[in-house]
Amino acid sequence: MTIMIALAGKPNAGKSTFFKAATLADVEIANYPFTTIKPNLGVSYVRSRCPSADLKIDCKKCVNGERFIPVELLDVAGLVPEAHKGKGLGNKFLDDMRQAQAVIHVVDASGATDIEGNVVPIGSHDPLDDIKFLENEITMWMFGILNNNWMKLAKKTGAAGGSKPEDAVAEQFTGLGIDDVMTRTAMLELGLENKPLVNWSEEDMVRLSDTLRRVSKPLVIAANKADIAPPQNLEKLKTLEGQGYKVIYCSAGYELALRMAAKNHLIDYLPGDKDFTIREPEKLSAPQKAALEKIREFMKKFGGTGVQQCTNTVVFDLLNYIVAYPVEDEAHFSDKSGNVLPDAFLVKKGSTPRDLAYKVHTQIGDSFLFGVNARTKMRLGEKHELENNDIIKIVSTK
Ligand SMILES: Nc1nc2c(ncn2[C@@H]2O[C@H](COP(=O)(O)OP(=O)(O)OP(=O)(O)O)[C@@H](O)[C@H]2O)c(=O)[nH]1
Ligand SMILES: [Mg+2]
Repeated sequence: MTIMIALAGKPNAGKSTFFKAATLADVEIANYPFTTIKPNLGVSYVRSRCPSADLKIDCKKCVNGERFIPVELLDVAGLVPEAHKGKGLGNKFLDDMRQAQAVIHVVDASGATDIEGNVVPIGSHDPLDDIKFLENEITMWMFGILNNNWMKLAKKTGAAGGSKPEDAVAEQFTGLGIDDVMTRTAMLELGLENKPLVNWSEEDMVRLSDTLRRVSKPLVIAANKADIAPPQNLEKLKTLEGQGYKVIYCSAGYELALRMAAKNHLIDYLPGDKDFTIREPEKLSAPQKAALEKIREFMKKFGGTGVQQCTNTVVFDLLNYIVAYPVEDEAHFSDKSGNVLPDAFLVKKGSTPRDLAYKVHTQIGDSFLFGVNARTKMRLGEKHELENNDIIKIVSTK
């Protein structure tokens, strides 16, 4: 299953710009057939250091030793206050969110748009107000799902032989990636584990929805439009890190400009690079050069445009994925035809060689015998936990 990340935020925050930038891939970096899944569902990539760089082997799947591994990105309609009651395109947005494993909350850090996305003078809207509002909308939408036929459900759990409360609650949230372990943990955390469901107040249900939102839809804050944001706004947003948020300064606008310039062979730039080089300066007009130098200045200050960093942070830090490389020929780190490191798979931290085998193919998983660390040629135990950039030969009966 491919990882799906949703871009959320109020109108005009820059979601579509982020989406366009993040899904615009040079043929060279995207070693995958070009696919537009749906107008608002695109392929983006996480960037990861390819093992070939350290092993000093020639790999055709990476660029400058960097590997780009696909994930799905969903651009959604802007969310306005009361969206969970159907205001704006609220319900459509929230339904789209169902399948997402995580969220990039695109915030207009410049404060140039009000809570509904209307344009206002730069710095006149406090971007901190956007954080709580968006989370509240998602929570209240989840509360609506939980509340649906609640009494009927609550009574069922009370009866002899009825289902367990955590199972019943998880069932309400089917399709949102919430299981009974999450619901049980949340109920314990909130002290609701012994309270019969029929006695739950609306507040109890909202609190549970809020906790489940945090675990099932973790988010990073993309402090977007940082290129025009007043410094005090950026600092303010950064203080959220004290509350456990991840805040990344970014300019989707700049990233889009760079990717288009790279696609047109004007510059050399890989998404996530901290700088770029101009290929043929004489081919650029003075305004083009000036625009690029402005972008360069921004990148120097912030360590890049921030767009790639958002996706990487979601996948590697929030969702805890690592990259693993299955191979058939461990001597050459390749498949049977000699293609070096043919596939890179995103697997959850804690995955075993067998889990990787299942990622490759169900049949390979079913006929799995053991894994071999291709670097050391050592056979790996059943419970061995894969590490980032492991190269694994899968031995199976098939
Ligand atoms: N300066 C600056 N402007 C940006 C940036 N990203 C987006 N914008 C501008 O912000 C405006 C809104 O951008 P969109 O990407 O359409 O915003 P959206 O969140 O998709 O808006 P809705 O689809 O209405 O919800 C456009 O004028 C963009 O050019 C950025 O990083 N810097
Ligand atoms: Mg949009």
